[in-house]
Amino acid sequence: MKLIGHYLSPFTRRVGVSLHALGVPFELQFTSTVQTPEKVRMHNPLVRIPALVLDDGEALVESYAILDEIDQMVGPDRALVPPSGRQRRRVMQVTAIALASMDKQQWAFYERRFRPEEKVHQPWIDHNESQSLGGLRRLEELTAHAGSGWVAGTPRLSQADITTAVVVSFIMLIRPELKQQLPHLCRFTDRCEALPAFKSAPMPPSQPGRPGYVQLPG
Ligand SMILES: N[C@@H](CCC(=O)N[C@@H](CS)C(=O)NCC(=O)O)C(=O)O
Repeated sequence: MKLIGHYLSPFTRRVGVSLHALGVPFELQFTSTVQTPEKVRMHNPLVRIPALVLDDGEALVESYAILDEIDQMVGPDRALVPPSGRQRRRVMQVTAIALASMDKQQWAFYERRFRPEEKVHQPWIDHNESQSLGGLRRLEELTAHAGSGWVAGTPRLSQADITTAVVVSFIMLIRPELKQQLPHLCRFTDRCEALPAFKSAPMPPSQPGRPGYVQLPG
């Protein structure tokens, strides 16, 4: 299998970490929507990363749908989202909050990244950032409550832990000033980042003196 994308993308990285956590073999094929859009389009008509190309050539898109298929591949006993009941609901909900926090941060980030300076609308950035912060504060409460356990209260690592930690690592790269407000969430993220599955799918380092600026290879 080939994972199309790169690990600065939290959506790609949560798939990479999940594959490593489950021991499913794959190859990361570095592809960027900005630098190599045609290579992305070959696998995803929306020209977004990630895509997962299966061994028979079929390409899957959208991280939630890719992760659902990976859970199907490994079966209900190993799946990162529990198959049913209260634990499934909690894992789905925590994952949804983490992912929505990322979506809103991305909307704010893209406003500055893709619009000419004179067309950037600061109130829209503020609106999205405050929605994202709402989600992050909820995750802060959940990780404070979880202590040394997992964020959704599961007995082992779940998709809620992977998505939360991957999202928080990315957000702290672009908004390091938030760290002070979210101490439990940052500690939880550090704990996850120390796990082999996270280390095997590392986020590219930020350039010194330019937080959030990462030179993509290729
Ligand atoms: N909902 C998508 C989001 C994917 C996404 O936004 N990926 C970003 C990179 S982090 C991307 O491809 N952006 C290019 C664009 O949307 O134009 C998923 O979960 O896979």
